Amino acid sequence: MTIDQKYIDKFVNVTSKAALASFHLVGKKDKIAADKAAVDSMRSELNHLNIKGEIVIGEGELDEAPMLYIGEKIGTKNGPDIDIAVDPLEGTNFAAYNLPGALSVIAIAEKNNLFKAPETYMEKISANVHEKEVIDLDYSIKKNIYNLSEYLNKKPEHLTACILDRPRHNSIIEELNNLKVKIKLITDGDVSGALLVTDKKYKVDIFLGIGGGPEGVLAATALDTYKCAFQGRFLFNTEEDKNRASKMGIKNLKKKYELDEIVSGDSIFCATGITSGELVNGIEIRGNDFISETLVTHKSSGFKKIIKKIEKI
Ligand code: VTB
Repeated sequence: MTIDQKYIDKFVNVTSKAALASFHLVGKKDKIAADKAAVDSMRSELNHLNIKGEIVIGEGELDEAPMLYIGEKIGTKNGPDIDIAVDPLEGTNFAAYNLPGALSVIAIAEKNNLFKAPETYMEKISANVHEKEVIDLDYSIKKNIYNLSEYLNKKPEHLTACILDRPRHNSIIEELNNLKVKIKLITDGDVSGALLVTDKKYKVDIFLGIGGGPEGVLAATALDTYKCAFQGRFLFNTEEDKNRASKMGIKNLKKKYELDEIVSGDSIFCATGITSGELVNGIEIRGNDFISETLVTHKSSGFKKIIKKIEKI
């Protein structure tokens, strides 16, 4: 089974409308309002679609998120059964402070093919390699870098690693410095961080470190179509995290997930720019029109492109 190409446009419409809604609140130092605008718009657009959708990654669980909560059924129910992962506003700080890189993101797959992930941290690794055992979460940083260096035929000092700038990454950063690897530190937005390995033009060879689990699943969906390597391991630090994970059916809390265990079968991924960033430009208003750019991937057709749209506001 595949997801019909006609859905590409429909989901581009969902993220571009959410991006526009959030764009109106860019630079207002109000993360919550910018997020809410994107969530409300995304939910209302999804509910117009002829799909039998279920949110598998959303704004949280029912008790904490009234909208787009994990398990929420969405769409008109006349249409295919699909799993939906959303991050209506990825990079809330970017939007609140009008900084580059705020995105509105969605990923869809056929029912039971997208990981139902709780809101916890995830240890991640990705690179543009098409063989197994080049990079692995269980290898040391040194082994990953040496393997990648051999695979890409580039000296470690000519490799660039992208990682979130967080104190929890101090030892990885120190190790990368010892290996003379160039580092690209990002302040937020690790969906786009992980996707920087997909094309040489971004000059990132490996993405690693701990970020949001939901963001990991979203990035994995696009990386799948780009045929890049990705692994993720959820981190359940508190008892509450562990209980939530068990309730969601996760048995082995220390499991390392391969990409095909996170997303399988056909998928569509859409990320529309709210503010301009490395992947896509942000929303631009021209008279009564708005221009949006969306990075789209569709697994079964191998489609991976930036779609630019001009629409009436
Ligand atoms: C990342 C990043 C997000 O959270 O997942 C990060 O992609 C991880 O959490 O944009 P901490 O900020 O707690 O390190 C965000 O920065 C915000 O959701």
